[in-house]
Amino acid sequence: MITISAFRWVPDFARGQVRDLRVRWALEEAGLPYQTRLLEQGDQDKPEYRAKQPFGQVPIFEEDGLVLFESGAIVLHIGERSEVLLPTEAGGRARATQWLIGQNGKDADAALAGASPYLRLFGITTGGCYLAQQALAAIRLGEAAEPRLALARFFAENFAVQAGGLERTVVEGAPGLLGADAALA
Ligand SMILES: N[C@@H](CCC(=O)N[C@@H](CS)C(=O)NCC(=O)O)C(=O)O
Repeated sequence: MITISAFRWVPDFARGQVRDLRVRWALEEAGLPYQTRLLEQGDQDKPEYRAKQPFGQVPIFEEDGLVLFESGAIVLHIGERSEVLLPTEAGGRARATQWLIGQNGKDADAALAGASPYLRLFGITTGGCYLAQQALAAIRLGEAAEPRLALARFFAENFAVQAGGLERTVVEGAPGLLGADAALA
């Protein structure tokens, strides 16, 4: 079973930005089951963890004795097992990799600004879902929810509305991408 390390707690400003999210997101997209190893404060500095992640950071990926750190490298490794993430066709593979390398050092929100219809659709739907989940979590935890609700509402009204058009472009313009050839036959 794949295990991903993450912090049990992070301050408010970091929620949704911690790099284990990228890896978990890729695993969810690839449909690969995984479990999390939640670190308490200070666990990341213990020798056992530092031996696996020399910089004392999350995430690390562990599976059957293989240990990887660096979210981009981990996502590429996951991509090797999922054509949804990394096409086998050389050109598609190179284009997916260019996006990964181009975006991985940046703020996660920047990933929402993909250049192809598929990346934009992916960003819009998952971004909208993520913002809505944050607002719901704030309500559940009794935190100030209004700013998050306002952001989710803004996103829904200004960006999420593009999803329908993008979906059509993706399905009609890149049939191979979603296996639409077979589905529409
Ligand atoms: N380049 C690394 C960066 C990892 C990273 O910055 N992790 C942060 C959380 S987003 C962390 O663990 N910070 C704790 C620390 O540096 O002590 C990756 O993408 O995996």
